[in-house]
Parts: sequence; C-alpha cells; structure tokens
Amino acid sequence: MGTTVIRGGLVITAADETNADILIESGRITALAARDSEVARSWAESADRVIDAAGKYVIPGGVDAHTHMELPFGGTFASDTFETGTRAAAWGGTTTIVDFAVQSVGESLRSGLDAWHAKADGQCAVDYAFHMILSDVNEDTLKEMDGLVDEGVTSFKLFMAYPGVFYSDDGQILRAMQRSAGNGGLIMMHAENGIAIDVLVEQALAAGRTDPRYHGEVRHALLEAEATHRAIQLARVAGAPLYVVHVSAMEAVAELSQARDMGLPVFGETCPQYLFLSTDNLAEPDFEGAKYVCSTPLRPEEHQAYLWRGLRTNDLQVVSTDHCPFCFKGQKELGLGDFSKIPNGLPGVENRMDLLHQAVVDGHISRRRWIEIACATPARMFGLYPRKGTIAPGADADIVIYDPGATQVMSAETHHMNVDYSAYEGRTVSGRVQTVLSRGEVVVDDRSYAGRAGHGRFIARETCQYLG
Ligand code: DUC
Ligand code: ZN
Ligand code: ZN
Repeated sequence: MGTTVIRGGLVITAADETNADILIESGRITALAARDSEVARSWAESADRVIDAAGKYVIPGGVDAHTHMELPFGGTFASDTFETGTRAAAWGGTTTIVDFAVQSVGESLRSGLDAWHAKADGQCAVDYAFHMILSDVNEDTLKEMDGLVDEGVTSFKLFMAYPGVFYSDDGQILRAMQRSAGNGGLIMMHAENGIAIDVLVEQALAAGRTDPRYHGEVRHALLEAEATHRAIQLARVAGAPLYVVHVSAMEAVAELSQARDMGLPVFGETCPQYLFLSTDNLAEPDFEGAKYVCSTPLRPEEHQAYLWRGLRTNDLQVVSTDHCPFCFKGQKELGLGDFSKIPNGLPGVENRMDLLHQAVVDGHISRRRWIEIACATPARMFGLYPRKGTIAPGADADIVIYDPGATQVMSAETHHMNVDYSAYEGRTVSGRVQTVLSRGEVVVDDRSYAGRAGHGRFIARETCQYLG
C-alpha cells in the first residue's frame, strides 16, 4: 500500500477543528501538517494518491458500539449479515462496529463467541469487535468472562428484560458485576423491568390491545427508570462501572444524571431513533407502527429534549444505533394481531453519522461533540482509542471525507442496509458521506463503492479507557 494525502479539508476531532493535510502510510496516519504548508505540499508531490477535501470535513470514521448483525430474535434473524451490514456501515461513514455475540441459555460463552467469529470472519467491509451477551450467568460462565477479557472481548451485556430468553435476575447481575470489577470488563445493561412488562403485555393482549403502539405503552418509561436505578445500585454494591445501553426515557436520564452527580462511574448511551422518532411513529396505522418496534421503545416526543440535554451535559456519552433490522414483509408481520410477536429492532447503522450531523445543523450539539459522541467516546469507552475514533499520528487511517453542503433524502430505495424500509423514509438531511477510508484503503470513493468483504478485521479491544 502506497502513501495517501488528504488535502484541503477541515479536520474535525473531538478536541479540535484544524485546516490540516493528512499523510497516510501503511494504513496509518503518520502526520498532520498545516494546510498548504511547505511540508504538506511536498507530501502531495510524492504521494501515490491525493484526495482533494477542499470545502469538506475530514472526520474520524464512525464507531458504532451497538449492532446486531444476524441476531436470532423472536423466531427470525436480523436481516443484515456481517457482509451487508458492514457495507452499509461504510456507506454511512462508520468504519468500526462492535457487535453483540450471543451466549444461548445452557451454552458456554466460548461457543457463542466462536459462532460470532464464524459469522463475521472474511465477511466484513470494515473493522469489527465484539461484546458478549450473557444469557446464563453461572459459575462456569463467570469464570469464562476473565478469558474473554484477555482475548479482547472486554464488555458484557446483561438483560433485566426478556424473561426466559436473555433475562438475568438481580443475583446473577450482581455476580457478573462483581466479576467484572475484578477483571476490568464493562457491564452493559439493558435496563427495563421485564417481569413487570410481561404482566402488562398479558393484560394488554387479554383486553384486545394488540396494535404496535401498545408495545410502547406496556414498556412503561417508569419501568426503564426503575431498572436503571436498580442497575446503578447493584453496580455500586459490586464496585463496578456501568454502561446503560439504549436509554430512551427522560426518567432514566434523570437516574443517570443523579448517579453521575454523585461521582459514580455510570455511563449512558442513546440512539438516533430516540432522538428523531417518537410514539407517533409507533401509532402509524395499517400496522406501519411495527417498523418502529424496538426495546427500549420509542417515547413521546417530549423525551427528546432531555436526551439532547443529556448529550450536551455529558450525562449521556455515546450515540450508537442498536442496529437490528427486520424486514416489514415477512418479519415484522410475524406480529400482526399480537404486538408482542413483532421482532424488536430498527435499522440504522447507515444513518447515524448523517442524523447526528443534522443535529449539528439543528443546533442540538456542536461539530466537535458530534465527533465525540459518535467516534471518540465509543472508542475510548470500549478500549479502541486512539487506534479508532480520532485523527492523530499513529491512529488507523479510518477517515471520512464528509460534504456538509450536500443534501440527501433518506429512503429504502437508496440505502444499502438489507431491509425493505427506512425508519427515516423521506426525511431530508444536510450533509453526506463522500469518501471513506478504512485502514488507508478507500472503501467508498466519491460515492461509489470500492470496498470488499474480508477487508474488515477483528479488533481485540483493551478494557474501558474512559475511567482513567
Ligand atoms: N432491543 C432491540 O430493539 N432489539 C434487539 C435487542 C434489544 O434489546
Ligand atoms: Zn437491549
Ligand atoms: Zn441491542
């Protein structure tokens, strides 16, 4: 691989905005120099490839720390494979995903992780790493956690929801947290009181309330807040840090804010769907609401302001997608006449960087905060920094040339995710990915695809770097 120079752009990281040119050698960033300086001009003269970024932003490739390629759920599988999902990620300016390997009840962590490696190996267009979902916390699996941390799977998702599937009780949660306090792993919590939710599901169905919108009503905001509170207290007892995934309710944000005001190592993630969509979408007629069924659920629009504020005040640190696509035809339709049978999840891996850029345009966050919540902090939170998430000498050359002046209309007609609808169909946003590099290789070249399955590598992660 020869040398590449990216010239003339505005380089934006979580820390700085600079007019700088970038030198890339052997897949890594080796130097930055002031735009048009003598040294930058000499690089361009001898480079094998010069990419013109004049008038564009030059940003780190996005790090999406929450995806579910091929997840088995509700009798079907998430419709993106590692091949299609990482290709769509590249198109959307995301160059690293952290997907969730699943331990099934009665199985070892090892067999779950091996299965995920087998699905991803040789298929990915961009780099990938894994978290591990613990569905069966017991003496054996607790011991296995230490080994996974050593091999770069340094975070573990537990569920307070989905009894009989992924659910862990409080004792299991406490034990896993105690183990992670010792081995440096980070516990990621799906915080919803699933036992109470199942009672409300049964009552709703018995009363004939079967439409998708009831999914949002039974998964009550207070049951998210209660579980968030409980998870925080359990983490305090265990002396472990905690990362709460897909926070959607303002009452849950309040629990996180309170914990952080006490100085506790408690972190929160939200997702674009909670920032841009609402229960109005879940209530769309003719079963269209099923397109928006995910858990935690979409909330009434007034919750969005609290999520934006949490992102500005750093009570929420990360925006990931929870990308978990199911086609409307044949998959979401499994829940016709019974909302509890609609597979939970939304597509979004391709849309996150653009939607968050729109948030910059709309004044919710600054440009540097955009990069912080979408690139730098997810990388630091999950032990990928500074290899990923920034533009600096020594970092992997995962770089996006972003055109802030372009306009696009989001649509299933034009997206690259393997799903037959867009959650943002018809939405016009400002800004678009133009060119994407992954470890110095161009994978999207001026809006045409130049990547390949198998370029993406598994990345063994360090432990959380956000605590120090
Ligand atoms: N939530 C979803 O929406 N889908 C998969 C799992 C989850 O927790
Ligand atoms: Zn979850
Ligand atoms: Zn998820």
